[in-house]
Amino acid sequence: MSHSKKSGPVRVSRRTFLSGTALSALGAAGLPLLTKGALAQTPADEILSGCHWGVFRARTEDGRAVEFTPWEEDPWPSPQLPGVLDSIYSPSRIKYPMVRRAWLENGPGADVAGRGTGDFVRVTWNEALELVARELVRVREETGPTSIYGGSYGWKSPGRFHNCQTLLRRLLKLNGGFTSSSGDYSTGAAQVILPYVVGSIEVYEQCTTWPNVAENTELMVFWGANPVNNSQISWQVADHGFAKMEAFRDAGGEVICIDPVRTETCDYFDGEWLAPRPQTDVAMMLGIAHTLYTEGLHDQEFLDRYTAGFDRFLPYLTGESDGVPKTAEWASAICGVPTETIEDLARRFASKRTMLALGYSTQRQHHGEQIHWMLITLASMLGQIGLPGGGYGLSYHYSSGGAPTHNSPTLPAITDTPGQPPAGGAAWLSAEGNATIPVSRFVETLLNPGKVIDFNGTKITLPEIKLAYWVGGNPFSHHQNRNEMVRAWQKLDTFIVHDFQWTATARHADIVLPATTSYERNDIEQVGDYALSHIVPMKKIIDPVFEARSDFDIFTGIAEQLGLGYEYTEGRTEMDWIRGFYEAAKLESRAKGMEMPIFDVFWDSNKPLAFPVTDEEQNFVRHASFRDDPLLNALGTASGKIEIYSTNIEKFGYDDCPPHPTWMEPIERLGGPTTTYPLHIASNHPIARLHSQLCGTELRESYAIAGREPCWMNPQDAAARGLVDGDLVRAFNDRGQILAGVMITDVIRPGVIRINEGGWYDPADPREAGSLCRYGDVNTLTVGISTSKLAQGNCGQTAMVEVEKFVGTPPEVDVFSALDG
Ligand code: PGD
Ligand code: PGD
Ligand code: 6MO
Repeated sequence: MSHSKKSGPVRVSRRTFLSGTALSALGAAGLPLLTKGALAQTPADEILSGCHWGVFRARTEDGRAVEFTPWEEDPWPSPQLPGVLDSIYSPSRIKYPMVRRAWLENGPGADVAGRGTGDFVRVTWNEALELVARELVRVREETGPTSIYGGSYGWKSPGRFHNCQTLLRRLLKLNGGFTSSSGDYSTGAAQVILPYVVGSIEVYEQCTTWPNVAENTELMVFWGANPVNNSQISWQVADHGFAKMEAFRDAGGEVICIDPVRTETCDYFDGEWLAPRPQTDVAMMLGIAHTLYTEGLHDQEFLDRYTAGFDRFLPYLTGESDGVPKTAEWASAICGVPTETIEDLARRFASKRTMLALGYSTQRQHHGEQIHWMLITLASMLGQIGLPGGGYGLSYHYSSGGAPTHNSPTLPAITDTPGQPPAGGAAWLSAEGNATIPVSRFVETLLNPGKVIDFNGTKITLPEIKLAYWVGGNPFSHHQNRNEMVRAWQKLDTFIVHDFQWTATARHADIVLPATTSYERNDIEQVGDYALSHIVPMKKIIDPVFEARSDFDIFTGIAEQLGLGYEYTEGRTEMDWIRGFYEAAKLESRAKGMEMPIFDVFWDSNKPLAFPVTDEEQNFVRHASFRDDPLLNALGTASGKIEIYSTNIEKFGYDDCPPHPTWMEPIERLGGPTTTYPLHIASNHPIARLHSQLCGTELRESYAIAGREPCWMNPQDAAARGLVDGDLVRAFNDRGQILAGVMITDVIRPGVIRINEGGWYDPADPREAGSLCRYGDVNTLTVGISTSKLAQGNCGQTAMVEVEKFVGTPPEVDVFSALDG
């Protein structure tokens, strides 16, 4: 995640730079980007801002925000916007600085099993800031900076200045250092393996654009990819440029969706639905590849010219190396899709201009490295990579990948090193810190200090962590195997959290500091992670509610306690920073031949500032330059080509990540040889939430069933268990148990249930191991193991369970209440 959502889309590529140079030929004054006429249209009584859900205008009454209206140019406004407004005032809003009573009275490490029981004491801001400063110094002095964990992963709000994670690291660096994390939960496996395969992380890179697809693609395959749901939100401010899919639909393009769920995207295109057993896609792709090869449908010329190592993969495909030919029949026995369908897919893919669009959830699984590698191998065999409308795309479902990139400047951001000039890009792929662990291995680190683990060709010694500081993330939602995690958390002396919602993470903290929402402070951001179509003023809509303070003000207060206030702020206010970022973008923009208005005009305009898009970008084709000249535009791999066999990975000698794409049984799966529980859980990203965000708002009433998180189930599975729509059920396995409300539907295949990630963890008794989660946090049931020694990614999509009707008096859900009055 979030990613270079991060570095991919925001980097100014050589391509963009060149088109910028072309534009500068327009003259020194450049293209004026905002006209007087545009200013006149501004509604005076509404305040413009932006968030993960898009650009919007806010109306206030007596200092209270009363309505958020999507920006009139938003092509596909998110239905979640009312929940965004409600997150300011919902009953789960954090109002005051709070400290866990046992910690306050008996010091760090007191009664750690009592975390989550809700026994907090309200303190003043001065007391809170002093407690945090003293504790940061104590831990650093007693056990060293690496015993402070500042990885703090999560979907903090957008904004170039109030980036709470960068602001945290800025403070921790001033305090002498910390342990950080690398990678993310979104694409942990893919982003590590793809540099070996195609020379870049690829998952956050631009795809062949939707206009190009509309014109050239004959067959679009959404393989575990669901843009209609997932591109509702973006890492920056959403542009909803995925709406440009409409032209492809209107052109009558053929669509196949390969997914255990018949998705909203499948409905949108009225596509063909194929539902393999989850976690078996690599086998299905091998079956298609085998058919292509045996029927001579593969493009040998492409393989020879643009790829390396197909000859070393081939003996595995044909079975020469292991005695198992990866035929369509072999694949069918594993994935459950009929042999003829697999063979037919091979023929259809080869006979049409085909785009393979892969989502991320298929790599958030045990051995998740393999699927992106195998998809690219399949696309290489089809030989359409770099052709208009053909090949593969890895972000069609994410932050509106495929929306054409505009010719805009880089908007700088606050950095985690005071004094360093501001730069664009994101904090967490840089892996800064005195020690760094793969992000999904924090629980493993807490449980096994000193252990040496493999990671991407290196050895990492896990540090001993005493203090964790989290801002802008919800580990008690995003991490797997909750009960193991709760035990591990007891190793911490101190857990500090800033948030604006009483999430399960805040409830398990020792010190909770109330942060402002983006709507209570000023900021600036770009619109569209890929489109970069506008710069939007994110204006303060209302004053901070209750005692909330911005993360910047909180960290400044702590830095002042450390005697480092000036070093932290560099003597600049919120508006000084924002103005500085804008001015730097204005200079870059001038070099590109465009004239941005002066800051005050931009800020007062109450309008997003639009940038132009060139014809070249409208029609961008991924890897076209590589295809045109594979020597001049060689990929960043060892061979400069697409690597179907990686000698670098071979050298690591990992038993769980061989040197070519390989089908390996996951630890558990539907129909797996050693699997005992009968139902696979698809823990998809929610339709009406962003992860756990907005679960505490009124939106919940629109989807909760029996007051709990919904559990989708096929009629066959429901009948076998005597369940009817709306039943309260218990889903359980050896790792944990949760309550959920059943929704019976045939849009999910038999043997699979869907419980979205992000339901708030609500243990009936936080002191009891394995306690029943009353609301429905799916990560109580998922596995905590990593994808492999190569990437050490998370396996949130690996979980098998049983479901039964809940009998007895249902316990009341308690997690949505405030713990500060
Ligand atoms: P969010 O609910 O977005 O989840 O996990 P992540 O931790 O990102 O949490 C963000 C928190 O930050 C919220 O509590 C919000 O209130 C807070 N916040 C927002 N803005 C600010 C701010 O300005 N300041 C402060 N202090 N707080 C702020 C998401 C993660 O979950 C991701 S990205 C993925 S891809 C994974 N997906 C799955 C999955 O598919 N399946 C399972 N089983 N598990 C997953 N976990 C991962
Ligand atoms: P998911 O919804 O988890 O999204 O993007 P990602 O692609 O990971 O899964 C996409 C599809 O994969 C689902 O339809 C699911 O049924 C299918 N699927 C699951 N397992 C398998 C399998 O084994 N095989 C096949 N073929 N399909 C499978 C996540 C992306 O979405 C990320 S990383 C983030 S951080 C954002 N999160 C949200 C969010 O929380 N809420 C919304 N509305 N939108 C988001 N967009 C982003
Ligand atoms: Mo993610």
